[in-house]
Amino acid sequence: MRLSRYFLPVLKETPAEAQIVSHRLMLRAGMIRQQAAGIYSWLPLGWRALRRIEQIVHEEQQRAGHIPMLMPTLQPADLWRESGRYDDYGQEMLRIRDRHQRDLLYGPTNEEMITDIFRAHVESYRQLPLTLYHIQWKFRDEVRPRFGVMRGREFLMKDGYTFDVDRAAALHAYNRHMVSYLRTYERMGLTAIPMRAASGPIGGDDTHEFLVLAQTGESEVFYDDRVTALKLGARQIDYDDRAGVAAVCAEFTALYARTDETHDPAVFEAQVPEAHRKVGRGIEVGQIFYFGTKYSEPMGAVVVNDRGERVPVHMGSHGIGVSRLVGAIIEASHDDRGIVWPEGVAPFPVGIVNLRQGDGATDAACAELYAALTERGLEPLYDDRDERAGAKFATMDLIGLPWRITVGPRGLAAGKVELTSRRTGESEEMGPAAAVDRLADLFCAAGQAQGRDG
Ligand code: P5A
Repeated sequence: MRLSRYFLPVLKETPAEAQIVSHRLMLRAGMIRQQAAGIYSWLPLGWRALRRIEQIVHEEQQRAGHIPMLMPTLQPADLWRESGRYDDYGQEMLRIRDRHQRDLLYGPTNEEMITDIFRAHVESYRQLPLTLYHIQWKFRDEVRPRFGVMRGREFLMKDGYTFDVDRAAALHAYNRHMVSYLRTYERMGLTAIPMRAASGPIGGDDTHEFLVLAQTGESEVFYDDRVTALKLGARQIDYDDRAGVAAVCAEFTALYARTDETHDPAVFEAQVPEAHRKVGRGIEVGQIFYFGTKYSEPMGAVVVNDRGERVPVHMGSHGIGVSRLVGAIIEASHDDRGIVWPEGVAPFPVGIVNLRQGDGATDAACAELYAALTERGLEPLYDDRDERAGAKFATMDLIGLPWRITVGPRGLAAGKVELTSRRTGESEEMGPAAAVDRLADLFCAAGQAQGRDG
């Protein structure tokens, strides 16, 4: 993408309304624009980051055997009357009436709708286990929408729903989600800690939230700091292996880690040596629930089991805050010059800065680099504007692409360009072809380590 033809409305001033750094940086980097309280347009750069995150979520869900689909944003109120949640959900639910005076709502979540789909099409335990998910916009009329996309009213969620014949199978589905989420967040460069939580309006007793530690997080968290060192890394997971998946969950949930809703000071003190006790704040980037037959019973979602009995199906639901993750990643990865995207989620992997726009040789070298990077699947953002070098560097630093290639007449005279890491600030001079090879190797290696295709 050529910056001269792109739409990147960066702001020079720090917007006064933004209280936390990710919100400020998203506005300054021209990623989002607020249209109403808690409702945002995703401008081109923000949209690319959101799409990268969605892509990782899709890949990891499908790796775990979960099936993508798409349900609508608007739902008939009658489904929610069946589960009893139409009245319970309260003012957070946006209620709408159509021209025929039928009650609709903008879905805050989809347990009822998926249960309706299930009961219409599934009859036998032989069709289980089943996990269906989608990535769709939700609406919750939050009392206090704030912090930009972190607590929006309209926000993008991945929500998955599991159907199993009994509790043991449903708990395996829960564990499978826990592990797939750990991998998902790791690929985004995040450490997200599963913490025992409370279930709220979704219901059930078994629930974990995934929290990214950050000063600006909305949840208070209590944890054994050794939990932050746990990593899945490149280990292979067989998602059908119940014991293996359960062992990974046991490893990641053995140490004390709870939100304020479930925190127990006596247990905290008894279990965690004082030197490891930490109290902090966290951003909730996901939550998983096992709630058994809470929806299947009232809504009549039954299957015939292997003894020929009709039993309500055991269900769970599992959510990832896709749009919130954009803010959470920036909260976890920035410096005083701007965003520092982890490689896995960067809107563009690399930027090209032309130091002498209009100089034939420099323009030609940039064009060649652009073509070579694109050829290797690394679409660059090429700053081909007629601007001072300082302004170009400031824009690149603000939008935080992991790598920058700087091309100028002096370097080119010696056959060199400069490759700079946004994270470390370190630069190295090399030939243009070597720079392309280096980046291709880096991104390919990162992709393979994460189990992504080349
Ligand atoms: C699980 C999937 C559910 O709704 N039903 C379907 C269950 N869970 S949840 O915890 O309430 O939401 C899942 C994740 O969505 C994000 N989230 C939000 N993101 C931005 N703005 C909001 N107002 C908002 N509310 C929830 C969180 O990351 C949450 O973990």
